Amino acid sequence: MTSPFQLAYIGLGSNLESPIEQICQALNELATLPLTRWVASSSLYASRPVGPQDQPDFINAVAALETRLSPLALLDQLQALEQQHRRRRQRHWGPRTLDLDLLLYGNDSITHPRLHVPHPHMTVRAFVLAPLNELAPALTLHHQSLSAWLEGIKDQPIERLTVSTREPNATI
Ligand code: ROI
Repeated sequence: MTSPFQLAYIGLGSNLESPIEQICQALNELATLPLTRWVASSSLYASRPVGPQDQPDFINAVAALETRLSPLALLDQLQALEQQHRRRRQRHWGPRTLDLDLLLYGNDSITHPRLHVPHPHMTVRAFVLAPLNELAPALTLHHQSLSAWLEGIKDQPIERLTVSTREPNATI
């Protein structure tokens, strides 16, 4: 029996080696994952780093995917993509070429040594909430709307970029 499609939200982040290109390329790659359909991608957003400040600004986005991969199989795919981007991560909360976080997987709550869903820090990070709110403004997290969560972290400035991103796999 095949498992049903689940709607999953993926957070993307980069602050090394042409971050805009890293994110645009990763959005296209997410659209090619097995047993998975691309649904939507947010705009790109620029923000100061949360955590250590002695690193470049970040580019972030969120993608919505429909997938029949299990959460751990999806995590494996995301980690393989990170490796393809020769992810460098010298220190905890330091700069990285590509970070892919599984934020939400259907309505599942997952506590596993490798994976916590919903992503534990997402309600306190504007770089996740702003792009997610663009894609799914009706979503609630822990019974509170995304805009209410965003209201609580207005001290994290974030800029929506106007660079145009192509449709994943566009041929022109
Ligand atoms: N800060 C921003 N703005 N964007 C990120 O993607 C990001 N990722 C991280 C830490 C270092 C916590 N800070 C970040 O992992």
